[in-house]
Amino acid sequence: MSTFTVIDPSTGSPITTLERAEIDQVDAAVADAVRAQRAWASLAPVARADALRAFARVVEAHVDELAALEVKNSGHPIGSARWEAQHVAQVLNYYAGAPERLIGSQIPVAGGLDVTYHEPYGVVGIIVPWNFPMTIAAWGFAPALAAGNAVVLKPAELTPLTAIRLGELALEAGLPEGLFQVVVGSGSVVGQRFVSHPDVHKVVFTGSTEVGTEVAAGCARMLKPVTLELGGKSANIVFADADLEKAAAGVPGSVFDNAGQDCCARSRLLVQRSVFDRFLEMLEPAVAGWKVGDPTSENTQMGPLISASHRSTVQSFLDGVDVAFRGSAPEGDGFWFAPAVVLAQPGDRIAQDEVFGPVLAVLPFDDEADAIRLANDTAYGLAGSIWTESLGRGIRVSRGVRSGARPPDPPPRPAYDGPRPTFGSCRRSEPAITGTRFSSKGTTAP
Ligand code: TAP
Repeated sequence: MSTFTVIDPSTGSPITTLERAEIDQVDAAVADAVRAQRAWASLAPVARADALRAFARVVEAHVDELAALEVKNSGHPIGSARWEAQHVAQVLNYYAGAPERLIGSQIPVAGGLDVTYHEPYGVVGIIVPWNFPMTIAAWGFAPALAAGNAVVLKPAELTPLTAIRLGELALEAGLPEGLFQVVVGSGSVVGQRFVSHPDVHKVVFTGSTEVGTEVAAGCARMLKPVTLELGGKSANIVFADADLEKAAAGVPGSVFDNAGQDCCARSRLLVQRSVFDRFLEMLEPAVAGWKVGDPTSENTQMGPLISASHRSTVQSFLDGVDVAFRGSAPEGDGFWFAPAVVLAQPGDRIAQDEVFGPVLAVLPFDDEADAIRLANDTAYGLAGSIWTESLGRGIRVSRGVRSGARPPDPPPRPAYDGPRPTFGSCRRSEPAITGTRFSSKGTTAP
């Protein structure tokens, strides 16, 4: 069995060394999950609901511990990490309402009875990326468990620690052995085994479009259902009639939150040409004031990037581009990267590809039609924001932009205030609508 070292990205120091599961361990976990699932699915719905509420209470009691662990492993600022841990409890409480509400349909037929039930798939394999290890895990395991499935969950190797702890807390809360297991290992082994294992009946994948495409192809070969949540290159669209001060204050949070390592990061900024220069003048102090530093400090808004190798990838996006201005970042150990604002042209790599770092590509537009054309000018369609004081324009543009969550007059972090965001994305970001529908359909057979 091989091992790997988990690193603290704010210092570059090792935290711990873990063993990688191989195929045999995955198969053993799936066998345990199959056994646990049968008993779980046969419980009264109210008993499953109670068990999930108990899990939520235990998570709530460990919010500070989970948050501290995420700060160490992922470099998330403590305020964000605390919110993420609390959110796991919220998601569990929300889906605790689902077991008693999985209501099928009665289909009118002549002279007979035609009804549908929501049956669990059995074992659901959940593959999680490193950027939001707790929340993305919870959006997968909470609805899956609520629907009567067992879960085997693979965290990213870079950030496995909070998932491992959540697996322990599930047992502490009284969830049966084998029902929710965290299997640590590489994507090419553990993740691929979820895809190929005949007793894993559904895969939930969140990660890059590239790997998601491979996972989807593997699931297609197995005729196995899969839910995909993939990459993004979302746009902030600022019209001349917007409250420009409010927009300039809001833009840094919408792209630099979690150091830009956010699928919904609004990493393109489209600004109407008549206010382009003025808006950049207003944005510069907001970017300079974005607080990058020690993630254990309550005032910090942005921590480090996740790894040295990811920092090199992000840095490569600045080669040969026109950097308008940058924020600041600490010197020294840790994978620090100062936020960057880049003047871009529509076809540039920086305007097309997902950076997944604190880099903002800015482009001017002329009118509504031009804004919609530019916003749609990438392969992705995950999220977006529209800044305007005109309700009609907000609605028209939001209908024209081919992406998921795209609120007019947005808060800095749209989409996450509810128990589980409805991304409703399209194109190379997410081929099918998920979000709240995930609760009733995503992890039960139709
Ligand atoms: P990926 O490199 O795609 O990895 C995601 C997960 O897949 C990791 O657990 C990884 O394992 C595993 N994996 C890697 N190769 C695999 C394979 N061949 N078969 C099965 N699983 C495999 O993404 P990432 O770098 O962790 O995350 C960043 C990406 O996720 C960005 O593109 C971001 O936009 C996207 N993302 C999307 C969303 C939504 S909701 N749309 C949310 C968050 C992130 P190991 O890395 O441990 O080997």
